[in-house]
Amino acid sequence: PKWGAAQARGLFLVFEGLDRSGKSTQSKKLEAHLQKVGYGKVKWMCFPNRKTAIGTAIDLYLRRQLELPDEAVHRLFSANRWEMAKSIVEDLKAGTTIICDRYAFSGVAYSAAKGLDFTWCQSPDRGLPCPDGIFFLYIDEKVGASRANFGDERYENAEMQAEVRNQFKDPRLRAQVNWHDVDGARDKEAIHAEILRAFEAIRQEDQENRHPVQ
Ligand code: ADP
Ligand code: DGP
Ligand code: NA
Ligand code: NA
Repeated sequence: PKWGAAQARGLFLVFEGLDRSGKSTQSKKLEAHLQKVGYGKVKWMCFPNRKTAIGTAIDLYLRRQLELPDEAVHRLFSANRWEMAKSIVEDLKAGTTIICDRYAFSGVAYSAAKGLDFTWCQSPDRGLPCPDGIFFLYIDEKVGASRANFGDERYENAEMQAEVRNQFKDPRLRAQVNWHDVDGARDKEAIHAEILRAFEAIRQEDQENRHPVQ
């Protein structure tokens, strides 16, 4: 978000991709790197946040212990982001960089994959803090299926993942956001190095656009 402030606010960076595409691995590697180089305050978070009341319902749903209509669960995932929105904005304003494992792009891709209308899916997330950069780890659905623990939860089957992959290609997801496609099928260090280069570009662009301190 561009709050035009002279104060150095934090960057909001989001990782997206299919299940087992490496989001947690890469988002935590970026966080560790920034901590190591003394970049400043950095906070890692993920969606769904399963620890809130809404997140508890989402967790039950994903573990197949609760059945809900697709429309209802779509709204719950969005509400789970909205309940964190204020603290995200406050952290960014206070100079904390936020690294976030999944966000509203998953919200649209997974629900549209189940057949819900794409624009309808976008609407509940309108107005959430907009990331400064999105790293989309693209993999073939077969790559994810070959990785550890795949298949445990509701959406982790080949058919669903293939459809989610299709939905993530929709240009309406990438419109007006700083989207980076990253090949997630390579080794972890090569992916990390590419993300660091993209991060550096985002950081420089942000500094150039920020008004100097008066
Ligand atoms: P996600 O958060 O997208 O579900 P994870 O980062 O948890 O994915 O990774 C899923 C599994 O795949 C983990 O066992 C992880 O160690 C492994 N993994 C992550 N990145 C790679 C990679 N580039 N190559 C091979 N295995 C990977
Ligand atoms: P994760 O903990 O990152 O593996 O995510 C849990 C699952 O929930 C995963 O299959 C992706 C899915 N998911 C994440 N966000 C949303 C969302 O907003 N809407 C829907 N329908 N599914 C989501
Ligand atoms: Na998952
Ligand atoms: Na993860």
